[in-house]
Order: sequence, then structure tokens, then C-alpha cells
Amino acid sequence: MNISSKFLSIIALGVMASVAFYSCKPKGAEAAISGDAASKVYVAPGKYDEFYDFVSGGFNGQIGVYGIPSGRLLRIIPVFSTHPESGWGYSEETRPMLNTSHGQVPWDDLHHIALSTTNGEHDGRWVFANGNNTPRIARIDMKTFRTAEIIEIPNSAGNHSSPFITENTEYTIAGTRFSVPIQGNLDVPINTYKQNFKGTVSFIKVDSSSGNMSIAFQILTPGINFDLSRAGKGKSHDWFFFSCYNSEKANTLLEVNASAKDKDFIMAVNWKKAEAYAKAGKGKMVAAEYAHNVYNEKTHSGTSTIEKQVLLLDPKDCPDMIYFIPCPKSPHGTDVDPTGEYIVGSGKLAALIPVFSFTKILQAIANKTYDGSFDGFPVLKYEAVLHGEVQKPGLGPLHTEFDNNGYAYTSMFVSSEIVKWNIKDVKVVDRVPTYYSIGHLSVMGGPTAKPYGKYMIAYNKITKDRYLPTGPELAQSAQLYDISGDKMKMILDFPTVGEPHYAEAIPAAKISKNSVKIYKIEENAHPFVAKGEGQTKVERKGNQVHVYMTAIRSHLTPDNIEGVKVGDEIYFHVTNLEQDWDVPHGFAIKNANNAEILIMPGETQTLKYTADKAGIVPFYCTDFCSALHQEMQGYLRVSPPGSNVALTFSTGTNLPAATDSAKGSSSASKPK
Ligand code: K7E
Ligand code: CUA
Repeated sequence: MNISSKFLSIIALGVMASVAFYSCKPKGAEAAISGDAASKVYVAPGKYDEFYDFVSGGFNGQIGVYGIPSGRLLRIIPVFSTHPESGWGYSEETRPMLNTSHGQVPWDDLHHIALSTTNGEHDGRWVFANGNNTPRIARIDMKTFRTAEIIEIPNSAGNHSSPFITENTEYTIAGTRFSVPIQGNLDVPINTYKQNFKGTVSFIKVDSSSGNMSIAFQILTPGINFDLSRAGKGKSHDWFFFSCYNSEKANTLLEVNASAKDKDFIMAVNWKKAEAYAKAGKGKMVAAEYAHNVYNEKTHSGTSTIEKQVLLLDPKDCPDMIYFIPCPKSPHGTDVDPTGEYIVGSGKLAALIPVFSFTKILQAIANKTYDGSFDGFPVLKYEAVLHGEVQKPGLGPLHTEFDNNGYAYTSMFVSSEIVKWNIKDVKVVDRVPTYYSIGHLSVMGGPTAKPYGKYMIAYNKITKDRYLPTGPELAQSAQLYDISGDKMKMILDFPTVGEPHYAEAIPAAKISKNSVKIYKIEENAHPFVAKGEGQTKVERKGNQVHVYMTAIRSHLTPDNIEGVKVGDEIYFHVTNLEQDWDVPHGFAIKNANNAEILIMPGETQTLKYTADKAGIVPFYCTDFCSALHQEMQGYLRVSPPGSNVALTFSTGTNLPAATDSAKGSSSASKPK
């Protein structure tokens, strides 16, 4: 393509090489803070924040929920992770949620958040999140702030380009980060990449009432790496745009070998056509193995089902569905403005930011204004689809978000700054430093059709001198900016839990009113529920012992259990009988190689405990629930194997024998 832009790209590559893609450190950190910052982020005691911010935890596999503008941490939601605080991934009910076709995978690398939308606007129903490593998508229910569903993605090898959604949450998508051999012979030499490696992009249908996910179809693609994606909006509603790198199809030293070409691509997929092809039977059902895990709010239990097939569309049988748009150089973010007309490609190694016009894309397709082909797919001519190029934006553009006034904001990893530019004339109007090495950024409502504007948040990879030192690893962080005026103003630093990648904020009013306060005890359909103390019992089935236990301020029923033997597997099914908001009880038992469980009002949760030594084992409530919380405790008597101690259980009645209290009589000899 034109010489000047190629020349700039070469300069940019030189700069990248010399700084090895590490960031520069901006100067004047203190001077960047405006005088009235404190008043803008001050949320008085007892007052609420204006926004909930759902922040990815990166390699901790969790989501952090923060209040904005205060930056206060409100909740950690375990997703692709275990969480001892609540027993998530430890309780028998939640363990199935982390099942995969490879067995239990209790960790993942969670990068991206997508809040459900209707007509392009937040509807306050679900949060979607991707598992990057063992390809998965999770759905979190905003009523309970809990993970409600996780679906594994087959024929994928890394799920980075995910879980972005279409305007009405018709689909959430998953583009594979790594291409690999899929279907047929999988055991091939790595250096046969060009012949044997393929990619897929998956369209996961989201049921509009329940939110339940199912893989509608997967599209087979050339063997390249998909990085990020965004759905069209308004006029571009029917399209999905995926950024790709490694169009060189290198299989080693990608740092060099996947940066050879002047341009990679944005892949445009007409998903409405794909949907029609799938309906018309153009796809092929192929064998696959993937887990689909669903948490049921009535049984308070997760179930994991292994699915066995998936519909695969080969674009060879589906004409006019996929086009490639040249994009300089190794594009990371591909972002669509609120109108759906402009598509922004952020080439990590590019010295400019290209902005494409959807209208021109349609024209180029209609007129076949092509610039050759890639793997048999038409490549649209760069100049024909270009709206404009943002010149000299900074170094290392990664991600772009939008406000409600026609401006775009792009994060610059290498030069550690955010650049604000006008979408219409592609002119830079402002820039602010970030501390340091910003990855994603998020404008309130930034990816929706109606951004709220007002605040913008930078999510930084490195904090260096910003916080008190905490050993070799320092806090990762977010920085809040006021973007209500012409100039962006930094108003707050707040540390985050885990490495934040993407985040999305939603006005608090859209979800706070729907927040679940209790689970109704009469609706509890857990198979081991005890709906009152009268229903508590202990049952032996072989070496399994099931304890139907209740918790209410301030005792556990039963709190004396005898007749259990070494080697028994004991299941404590604890039902919290409370019907008051914010009164959980916890349950822990000494020596359990497990975690506590934390049981919400009206809920039943199960802790499995294997008795390994004879003796008396205490258990207790872990959540300070009342003035007599410390008294909320009990004892399990574990007898040696072969012992004939009868199975007994009680609360309040197992009193010392009247005549023989001093010696502590054994219940083993107690008459029945
Ligand atoms: Cu840029 Cu995984 Cu979205 Cu992080 S990715 S920064
Ligand atoms: Cu129940 Cu403490």
C-alpha cells in the first residue's frame, strides 16, 4: 500500500523493537491531578455509588465489582476460580461449575466483560466473561452476582476474542486465539502449520428469557490468530468484526515472524447470513466434546453435562459471508462506534489508527473493490473502505471506547496515555498520561449504542511507584478520569484485585432494584434440604453419612453427632433457615481438606468431609451472625473403624448422665 504509511510502520516497528514493547514512563504524575478531584470521587458514608463497575481479574479468574466514582470494592465474584470465602468450587453444589471435557479445571484467565444489551443499551440482566486458557464463556446473573452458567468451547484453542455480544444479546461469541488442527488428524508436525492449522469463530445463542447459552454454530476460518472483536450496531447490526494477527501463519518466534507483514486484517462476518446458512442446513454436525454447566437457583446446585456434537459451517459452502479488511499492523482492539458506522482498528505496532466506514465497506462489497484475496476470501481495498487515519496518536494503540459526544478514546500501552480524538475528522483533541502501561480503558457505557460518558477508567498493567510497596509484586490499578469537559482530568487511583483487562460499568439504578435478598425457603428444592429443625436427620448409606443440618441464629441442628467411623465420607448439607437479608451462616469443620461453605438465607450447601482419625471434631459457624455467633458450634465424634457406636444426633438434649456426670459416660453404652 502507500509508501508513506509503510514507512511510518517501519519507523514504528523500529521504536517497538528498541523499547521491546515496554512502556515509557510519563513525567509529572502529581501535576496531573486536578484540584477539585476529591469532591468528585467522594461518596459520603451511607451514600451509594452512581455506577457498578464489573472489572475482569485476569489471571485470578474472578470479577471484581467496584463502585464508581469512589473506586470502593463491593464484591469479588468467583467465575473460573475457586473462592474459599464462599466455598465456590469447594462445595458439592458448585464443583460441577468448573467441570470441563478435561475434568475439573479450577482456574482460567478471565479477560473480557460483556454486559447484556437490548437495542444496544444495557438491560441489567447478565455479565458475560471469557476463559482465555481452557476455552469457556461464563454468564453471571446480575440479580445474584453469581456465576449462573459456564459453557466450554470445542474446536478452539484459547478464547481471547470473546465474549462480545450482538446488540440484543442474540449471540455471545468466541474467536480462537490459537489456530490448531481441528477435526481429522490432530497429531501433525508443528511446522505444517500452513497446511494443517485452522481457526474457528463460535456463535453462542443466548436464550432471551432464561439467558441459557448453547452453541448455535461455529465457522471454520483460515489458520490465523483472532485477537478481539465487536458486533456491529444500528446499520451494521448484522455484522461482527474480528481483529486478526499472524496472517503470516508463523508457528514459531511470533514476536518477529507474525510482525513481518505491513498489514494484518479485520475479518468481517455477516452473522445474519451465517445464521441463515445454518438454518438452511449448510453446516455439518461434527463430533465434539464440551461441558455445559448450569447452576439451578431452586435446587441450589450446579449440573455439568458433556455435549457431544456441534454445527460447523465451512465458508466454502457459504458464499458472501466473510470479507477481510487490511489493517496495519497486528491489530489488537477492533471497536465499533455508537452509531455502528465507524470501525476502529488498533494496530499495536502501527503509527496511526485506521477508522473504517461501514457504508464504504458495503459499497466495496457491492462493487467488488477488492485487493486480491486471502485464503480464498475477498480482501477489500484499504483505501476504498477507509474513513480516515488518526495521525500520530501515540505508541502502541490497544483499545478504543466512545462517549456520547462523537469522541473516541484510545489507550496507548507503550506511551502510557489515553488519546481523545474526534471520530468525524479523526483529529486528536486531547491526551492524558496513565500510570503506567495502560491496557484496556472503559468509558461509562462506552461499547453501547448510548454511552453515558461522564467518567472514563484506565486499567493499568504496571503501577511502579503509585502505591506502598508490597514485595516483588505491586498492586495493579485503575485510574478514574472526569471526561465531562473538553479536557480529560484524572481524579482517582484505585488498586484492583488481579490484573484488570476489560471492564464495563452500568448505572447502579439498572441493577440495584433487582438484587436478590433471600432465597425463599419454601421454594428450596435441594434434594438434601431440611426446611425446619424437625426435618434434620443423619442417614448412613454404606460409608457415606448424610447430615441434614440447619442453621439459624445461633445454633446448628444437630450439634452433637456420634456413630461416625474413620473412613466415612460425611456430607454436611446445611440449610440456612433465615429469611432476612444479609444473614448468611458459614460452616467449617476441623481438619477438612476443603474450604468453608457460606450459606445464604433459604439456601442449602454441602461440605464433604472425610473422617481420617478417631476423636472429637468440632465444627462451627464462620460468619459472625449474632452476639452468640461464637456459641454457634458443635461436635462430631469419630470412632475407630469397626466400632459399634450407634448413629445418634441431637441439639440440646444430649446431656450428661445425671448419676455419672463426673466420669463422662460414653454414649456407646447408652441404651437405645
Ligand atoms: Cu488488550 Cu486480553 Cu483485551 Cu488485556 S487484552 S489489555
Ligand atoms: Cu451463624 Cu455465626
